[in-house]
Amino acid sequence: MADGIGRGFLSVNHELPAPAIHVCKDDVIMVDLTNDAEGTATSIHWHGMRHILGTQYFDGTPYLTQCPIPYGNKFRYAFTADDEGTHFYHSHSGHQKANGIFGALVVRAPDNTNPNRHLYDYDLPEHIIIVSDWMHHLAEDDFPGIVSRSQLTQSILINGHGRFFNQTSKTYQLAPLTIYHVEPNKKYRFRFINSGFNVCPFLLQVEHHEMSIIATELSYVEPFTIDTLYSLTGERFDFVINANKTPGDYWIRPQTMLPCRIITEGFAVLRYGNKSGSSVEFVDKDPPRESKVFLKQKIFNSPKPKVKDIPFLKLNAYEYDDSIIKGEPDHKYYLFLDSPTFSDDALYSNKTHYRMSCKFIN
Ligand SMILES: [Cu+2]
Repeated sequence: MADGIGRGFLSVNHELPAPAIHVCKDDVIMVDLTNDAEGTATSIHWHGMRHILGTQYFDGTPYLTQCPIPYGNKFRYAFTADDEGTHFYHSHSGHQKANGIFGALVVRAPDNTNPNRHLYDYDLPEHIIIVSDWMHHLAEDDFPGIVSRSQLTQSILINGHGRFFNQTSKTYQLAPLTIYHVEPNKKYRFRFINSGFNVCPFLLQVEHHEMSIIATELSYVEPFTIDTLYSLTGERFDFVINANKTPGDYWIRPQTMLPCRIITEGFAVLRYGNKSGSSVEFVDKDPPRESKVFLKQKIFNSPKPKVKDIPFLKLNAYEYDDSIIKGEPDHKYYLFLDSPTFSDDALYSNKTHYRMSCKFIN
């Protein structure tokens, strides 16, 4: 049910999100994929894997690095987990990622290679925050031809759970939420994955708690502390939360930001104590609406940075290749990127495409 509203979706092993994969650096990841989704072809992209040992044909881009896997067929992915870090995997075919095919992929390495290991007590497999936007229909319904600059996010899910907020009745749909358990006065490494499909950035906050960023994507970074994290789809950030507040429940809240006109929010709970409690639960109280209780004084990657904010350029890796940063390129290529808005006339005038549905005006 995801956000309390029923819909059909695509899944891996009947799970949303897809099962998390945890491995050690240099392990071989072998995944046998059977496409049971009638009428589809599929492929999986292992986001963050560089395939440096020559396994680029497992990168999952259909028609580029592999033929898509037709319905009823099997395909084996096999590659080495070369890069430590928080990664994820998702379908790279059609709109299947928006329809539910995404999951975490975590590669761990020995503590003695981690310059930030002393900053936390625990790095638990259940402390993954995989955030995705969600609609109440299959993403294909909006094509061919989008009626707006983007598809409309209706909910945000954290590890596949959220509560739909009805903008008309101003009520939440009752649905269970993800619970993250922590012990008082311990420090925890959380692994945040932005698995959104829309163009809107997510803004992440944890009620009354700061986040110390210690790693992003493939690299550890010199740690810095923020209370608000902006991120775009595909990005991953690892941060430490110090559970040093009064024991209780605290909201973890991602929001969509501009250019999405309607702000959509997702919720999970950071819960002190009760270590063996369930990781998914109905929570009695309603989440706060655009609450003022969340700190917003130290924002990472804010589009309009203020004095205390941390811009992306302040992020310092422990190791980097000076020759790449300061080197002179042999060639420069300028790519022009835009999100053009097509009128109905432009899309349908040649009578070879017909609109299937038109549900939302963003
Ligand atoms: Cu990706």
